[in-house]
Order: sequence, then structure tokens, then C-alpha cells
Amino acid sequence: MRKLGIAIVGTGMIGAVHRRAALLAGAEVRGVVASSPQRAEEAARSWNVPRGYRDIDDVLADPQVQVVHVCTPNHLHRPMAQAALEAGKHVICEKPLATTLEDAQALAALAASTGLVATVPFVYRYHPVVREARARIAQGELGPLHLIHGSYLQDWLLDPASNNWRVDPTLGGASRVFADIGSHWCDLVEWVSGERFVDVSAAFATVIAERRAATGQSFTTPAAGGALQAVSSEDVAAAMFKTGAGTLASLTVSQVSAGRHNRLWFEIDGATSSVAFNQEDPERLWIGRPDQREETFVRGPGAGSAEQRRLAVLPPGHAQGYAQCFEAFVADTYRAIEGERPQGLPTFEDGLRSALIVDRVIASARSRAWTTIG
Ligand code: SOE
Repeated sequence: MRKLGIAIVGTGMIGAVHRRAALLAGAEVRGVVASSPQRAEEAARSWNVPRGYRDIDDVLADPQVQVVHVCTPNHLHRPMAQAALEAGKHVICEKPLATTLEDAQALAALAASTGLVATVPFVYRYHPVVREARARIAQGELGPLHLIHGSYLQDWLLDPASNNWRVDPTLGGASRVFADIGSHWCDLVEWVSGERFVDVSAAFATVIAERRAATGQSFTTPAAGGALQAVSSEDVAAAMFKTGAGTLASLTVSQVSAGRHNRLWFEIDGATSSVAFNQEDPERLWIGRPDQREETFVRGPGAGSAEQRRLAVLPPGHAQGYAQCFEAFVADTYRAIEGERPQGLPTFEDGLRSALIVDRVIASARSRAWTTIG
């Protein structure tokens, strides 16, 4: 197989994650774009890649680049992804796909019209035991679903001295915590359960009214300093959903919950059994049954569904986690470019679905009313 040439736009925490995953998937990282040409040169040196591109146009003019990874702040997703698709490049664009529903619609339509591969890293789909949960539900093992519930909690914005571009709606979009991490939960739970949310009732709260102006990277120690600024994006959110099948779901999201670093958790309760998954303990799937017949399914290549086994690249007890999810997602994107059809690969269509949910969640929080998702 010929080596794919790729470029990464954005050098923050997630740009570095893309780079490692791309290298492991056998791509050649041709170069990097940063917030200035000088920073791009520095990043190219520290990543040991041939080019620090001046800007996106410089990338698009490079015939050796077939895939553009868009890892910028959210407001740049639309222009960067659009330019790359129009130049005939495949795209991996970070989530949220765009900061407005209209922009997400335009990107998904463009991707469909070009036939290029365009994916969005809803990477929690790549935990092997998540695939196991999905397979069991698809086979009817849980019976009809009765209830879906869960949360996605972080604490990296708990300290008022912490700040980040995500907090600013002009860079991050109108919703912060919901678009940033609630979007993951909704994508995951719809995909695992096979049911789609049709109605939502949501509420947002900003619990830290002011933050210091200086911004840092996600999950960094507080970037203390600067004047205090008023915060308008939400720190916490709660949402109730109804699915098309009539199942009730509830979700709590937060970036200010002490001790919860990246705890995406869901439970899906059916007529005969339940499944529960915790992203911070991702090697196990809890399967609840009445009469003391509960079970813990342990990740590994030796048992379980075909997709669970495909993604279990290490033996049990040799912990896999977030990094392996990202690696599998990027490898599957490249396989799709080679003409394969990997299962569960999240595309711009899924990014658009997520943008629709976020848009409806914002509308519900603003109007304080149940709102149709469609
Ligand atoms: C920050 O909240 C963040 O990096 C998200 O943007 C990612 O999508 C999530 O996977 C981890 O947390």
C-alpha cells in the first residue's frame, strides 16, 4: 500500500494526538500548520516533519498531501475543511464539525458531492467493549430498551484561573460543554443503542462567572494571569431526550466536576439486561441482569463480537484506552481512503447529526421548552 501523505492543521493537544495516530497508521506526516508561519517552523522541527506550512493554501498546493487533519479551534473548522475538500483532499475534521448547523450542513453536502473521505473523531466508538455493547444490543440481547442514562464529566475548567479558546463563543461556538463533550455522549449512545433522539429538554448553567483572560491548552494547569473576563458559555448542562422508539434518556455534562477528568459514562437498560461503560475504566463492560447473574465482560481478542476482537490489539491486562481508540479511528479513515468500508467510521454525516442535536439543545435551553430534534 502506498504511503498516504498527510498534513496537520493545528498543534495543540489534539494535533499531537492526530500526529501519533497518523504515524502508527503508516502515513507520512508531510507538515504542519500553526497559528503563525514561525510557530509552524518550530512545530515542524519538534515533530521532525519536512514542512512548516505558511497557511492552509500552502498545504493545499502540496501535491504530496492527500489528507488534511483539521485540529484548529472550532470556528476555523468550516473554512479549513471546505478549502481542503474543494482542493480534492480527504479530510479528518475535529468535532464539533462546525459552530453552526448551517455550516455543518454545507460541509456534509460538500463532502457527499466530492466523494472524498471526510470523517469526524467520535473516537469513543473505538473502545472495544463499546463495540461489544453495540453488538449485544443489535442482537437483541438486552430486549427492548427501557432507559438510557449517563454523564460526561471533566474538571479541567474547575479553577477560575483556567481558560481556553473553547470558553469564548466567537472561537468555540455558542455552546461549550455540550458541543465539546455532550456531543460525544450523544453520538456514542445513539450509535450503541441504535435509537435516535427526537425530542430534547435541556438547561445550561455557567457556574464560574469570570475567568482570567490568559488562555492555555486543554487539560493544562491553570494559565493564571490577565484581567478577569465575564464568561458566557456554559460550564454544566443537563438534558432529557426521547428517542424515536419512545425511550427516555438523561445526560449530565460538566467541565467543573472535581476529580472527574474525562469520565464519559453511560448505562442502557433493557427488558432483560443492562450494559454500562465508563471511559475512565475502559477495559470492562458491566452487564447487569436480575437474580445475581451480573457479568463483567473484559476486553481482549479471545471472545466477544467480531468488532470487539478486531479492535482488541493487546491481550487482556495490557491496558488499552483513549490513544488506541484514536489510532484505530485514524487507521480506519485511511482504510476508507483505500476503498475499504470499516464499520462504525464516523463521517461528516455523523458530524452533521451531532450539529443538529447541539443546535436543538441550545434552542431548548434558551426557550426552556421541549424541542424537536428531527
Ligand atoms: C476537551 O474537553 C476534550 O479534549 C474534548 O475536546 C475531546 O473531544 C474529548 O475527547 C476530551 O476532552
